[in-house]
Amino acid sequence: MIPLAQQNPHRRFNPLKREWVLVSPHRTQRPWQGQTETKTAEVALTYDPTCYLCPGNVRAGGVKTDRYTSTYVFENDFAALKPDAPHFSSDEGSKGLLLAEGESGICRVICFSPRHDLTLAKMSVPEIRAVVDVWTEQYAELGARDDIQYVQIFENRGAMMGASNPHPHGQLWASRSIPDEIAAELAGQREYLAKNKTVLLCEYQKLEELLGERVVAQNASFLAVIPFWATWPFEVMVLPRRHVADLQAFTEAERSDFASILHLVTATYDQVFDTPFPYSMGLHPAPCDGEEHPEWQFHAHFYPPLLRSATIRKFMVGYELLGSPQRDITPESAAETLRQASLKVTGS
Ligand code: H2U
Ligand code: ZN
Repeated sequence: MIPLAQQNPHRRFNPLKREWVLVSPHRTQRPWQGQTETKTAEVALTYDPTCYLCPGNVRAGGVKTDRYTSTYVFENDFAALKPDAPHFSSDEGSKGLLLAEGESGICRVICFSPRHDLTLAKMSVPEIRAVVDVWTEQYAELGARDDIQYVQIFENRGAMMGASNPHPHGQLWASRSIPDEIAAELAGQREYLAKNKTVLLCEYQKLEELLGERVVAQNASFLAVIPFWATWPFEVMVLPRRHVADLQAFTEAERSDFASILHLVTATYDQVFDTPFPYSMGLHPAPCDGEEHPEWQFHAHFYPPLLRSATIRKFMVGYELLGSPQRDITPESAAETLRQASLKVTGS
């Protein structure tokens, strides 16, 4: 990082979303007398008779969860999207101000393990590899449908991020339209390819590897970095070393290496404040809209809310809501914290 940026307020550009983030490194010492959160408790039970995701239990809608032994996928009983929703569009008053469109899709819940007490951080790499395989199958199945243009796979981990249950699980929402976050990343990557004739995130990965100061973890196929333009204090992006647009393009080795880097990142997070680290994590494969996507590079985002302890979170309020996102600790110093924490995981 250039020296002037280490001590002084500055803006950084996010080329993926074409947005700016304000960085205020001089502000990290400010006192905190505001809200604190409850520290996330470790889960001890391997089977919880009241958990709707534990094998053999009955869910809220009355359906029974199978007695599964590895991963388990089911249609979300309270799905936000329905496959048979009517497709309509309306523009009341004809001024383009009251636009609405019917939206259809499919929502599923993906259990990572039958064990209630596990998390990605505590699962073995082969167990996470089974999760990567399920994600790949789901992406292939749903992405092949004419009525699906995007398959958003994600995990909300911890009550602070809205997870409804500690049982290790994630979700997928597959939709007829391309969601806004993806549309923004698509536009950013397209613009970069058109201007530079290179793939934005491939170039970015090489640059981060060269500089090293924001690298958190790596293996033969992936690099985990705190993006230069990260908004959340300990935000992480996982980037392939090879140009791969989606999960289906992964080699066998890449699938296992992806499982391994997910394990490393989540286990590292748990070391930072000595607590199960809450986050929202999501995969960003290319849209499955029938178009070619030479601009797109597969990546995964981790958005954890914690700021300076297990109980003090970052709030996206005030200026962040009304002006632009802002952060105090720099991505470089947050990456150093994560690298130190990762030593406790790798033992080296
Ligand atoms: P989250 O923990 O990320 O909220 O995911 C759990 C999902 O599980 C949530 O979307 C669904 C909720 O709708 N669910 C069921 O499908 N069946 C149930 O019996 C309870 C919760
Ligand atoms: Zn359970």
